[in-house]
Amino acid sequence: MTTVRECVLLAFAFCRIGLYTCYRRIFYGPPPPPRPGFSAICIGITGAGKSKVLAVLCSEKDEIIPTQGFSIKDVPFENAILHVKEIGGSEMLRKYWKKYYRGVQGIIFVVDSSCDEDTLKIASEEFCKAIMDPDLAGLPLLVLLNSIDQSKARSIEEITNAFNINELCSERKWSIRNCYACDADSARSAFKPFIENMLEQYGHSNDNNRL
Ligand SMILES: Nc1nc2c(ncn2[C@@H]2O[C@H](COP(=O)(O)OP(=O)(O)O)[C@@H](O)[C@H]2O)c(=O)[nH]1
Ligand SMILES: [Mg+2]
Repeated sequence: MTTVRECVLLAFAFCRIGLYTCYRRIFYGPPPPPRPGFSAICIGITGAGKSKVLAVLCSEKDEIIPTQGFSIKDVPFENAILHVKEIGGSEMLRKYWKKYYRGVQGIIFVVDSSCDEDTLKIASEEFCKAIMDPDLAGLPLLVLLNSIDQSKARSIEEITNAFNINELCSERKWSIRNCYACDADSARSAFKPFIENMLEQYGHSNDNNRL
């Protein structure tokens, strides 16, 4: 008797799964194609806006708290998924950035475009050190010029020159984009050229992800 009851329940369960699958197909279309996944490191001086940008891209609503050590996020884009490791940017932690470089496929360097001159100088020195590291040689780079909503925000040209990017990055695919981290569309479009560079460099079949 119990066996018949179990069989009926099982049949009901399969029917429900079948009906749900049909419903999804009809109303939401076929499942999205697999997207390639790439690992990237996100660095920059404390307060540049790294956590904020990543949280906005992941649609997280929680309040941003200073990053202790590092954090890892899977950031979904239309045509790829970035597995991003954000490393804290305090003076103490910057010494350890290089320990996280191995195995990374791309670099995201976030700069507060409205920071003071001293902070900008430190940012450009840290940028130079990171970019020259052998583990990061030839990797696609995105420089995110954040906080462009601030009145003291510098232009892309100013930061490109201050960081000497044209000379330092002649051997890699790179892009520099403005970003207002509080706006998801602004943050998302800033990543576009970077994702395209990643797809160009590693192809479309780099690990299969479906988030
Ligand atoms: N006005 C403004 N504030 C920002 C922007 N991006 C980040 N912030 C703020 O700057 C502070 C530091 O940001 P956080 O993401 O923690 O910086 P991190 O240390 O680089 O991770 C936070 O209070 C953010 O809300 C931006 O584009 N505009
Ligand atoms: Mg942070």
